[in-house]
Amino acid sequence: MTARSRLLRPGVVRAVSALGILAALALAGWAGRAWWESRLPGTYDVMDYGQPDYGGGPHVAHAHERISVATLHGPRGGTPDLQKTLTAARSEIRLASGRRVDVLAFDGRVPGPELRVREGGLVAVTLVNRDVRPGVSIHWHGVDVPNAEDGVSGVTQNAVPPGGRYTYRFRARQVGTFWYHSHQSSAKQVSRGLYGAFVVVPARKAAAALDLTVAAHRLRGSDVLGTSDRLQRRAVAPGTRVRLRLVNTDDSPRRFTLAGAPFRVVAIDGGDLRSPTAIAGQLLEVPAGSRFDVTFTMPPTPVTLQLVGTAAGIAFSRDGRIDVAAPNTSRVFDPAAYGAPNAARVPRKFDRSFRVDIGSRIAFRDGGIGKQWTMNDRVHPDVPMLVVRKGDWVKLTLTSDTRALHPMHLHGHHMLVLSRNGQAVQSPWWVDTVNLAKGDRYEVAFHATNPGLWMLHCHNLPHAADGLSLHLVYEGVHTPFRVGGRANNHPE
Ligand SMILES: [Cu+2]
Repeated sequence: MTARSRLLRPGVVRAVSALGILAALALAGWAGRAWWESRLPGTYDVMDYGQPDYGGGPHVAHAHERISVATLHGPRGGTPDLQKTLTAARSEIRLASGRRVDVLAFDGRVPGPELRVREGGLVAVTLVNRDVRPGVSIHWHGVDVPNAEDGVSGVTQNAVPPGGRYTYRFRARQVGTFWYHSHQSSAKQVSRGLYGAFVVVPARKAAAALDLTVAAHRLRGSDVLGTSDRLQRRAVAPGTRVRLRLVNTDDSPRRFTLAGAPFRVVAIDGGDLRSPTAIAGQLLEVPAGSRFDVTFTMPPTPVTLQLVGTAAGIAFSRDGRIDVAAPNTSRVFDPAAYGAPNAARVPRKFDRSFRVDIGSRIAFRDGGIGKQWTMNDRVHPDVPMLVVRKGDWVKLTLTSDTRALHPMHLHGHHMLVLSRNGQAVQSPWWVDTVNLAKGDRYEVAFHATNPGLWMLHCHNLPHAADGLSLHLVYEGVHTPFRVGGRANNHPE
């Protein structure tokens, strides 16, 4: 007998075992209860779960609300300047390499048709769903539309079922590069092709002679620019003013190089940058969901845009035959110290200040256990709900403590980047997506002028599907729509 077992008399052993069993039962009881309580009903109102956070401002009514999001729609009358029907359907397309891929597409194309409208123009787009289950919607990414036009199924509308249709009407007030995509089962539907570009051109200013939208995507395993997974060649006369609208419709950041001419980054997320200077040999890293607009004047020699790490690119040259090698650089363009400071007038004092800390931990969610994303240590859908009043100036601090990148996208508003990791930025710039890496801390400001119930979610869409999503709600607003249910609404 060892010394240890001699100490454990039978009585002690029994007592210890009994305690162990009790502890195990208690743990099982706790886990069972946590599991049971984490299960979500088949249908629910996202606002019933949100934990109201008033950001240090006055508490405002959010129970027994009077304003339905359905009433916050765009102009119903008036002749549209852009009228378009987009038909969503299962489809097959052929990439430049010849590879055929099964997709979900608007009008049988990926990206869907580019929609272009003049600033101030009235947009009327009718979505027709031919056969995409379980329904489709259209969200106008980066466009601060009235809430009912925001296209989030289960929040601002019901998903449009196969055979159904829905019309979006709004005025295009912001100039810039935006995109549209389904906000129903987004993680699956966007990745499979339900997206397209939406461009608003200035009412008066002349456009560049060559104005090209370039959407980067990984389509069923192929890296594409538009529909091309190869280097495309274009003939462009020297002296031509070129504007490239780089759109990242993917779940992770995409890097571009532009070789052969100095270029300027003239806009990010649709917001013009002030006094952009000419640069060269820098990587342009476009966060998921974001857009960078770059301009250059075509020289007599070739200019090549390349999607880094892929065969996709565009070679511009006088005869449309030659290209130039990508610069060997690891320097990433940083908007924080580029151009002149933005003239945006942001008050020194904010009406509300919110903080959202992104983390992860093992927890139950909807009857499953695993590593869950957390926001202020809470697991979806019991996450903070940011409550504001129309007219508030809001400061939002976003931090992340996880290894994954989180491009946090706010619907219906643009945010001015004030500081990054404790340093005030030299040239604050407007974004609709803040890309958070581990350890990052961003302070952004926005003006709450667009009443409604808005999502703030990770645009790495599988992360949103796994619960990295919360809401911003205005005083008195409620939604008649429900997640799940007969309409099969699945916003993420
Ligand atoms: Cu994320």
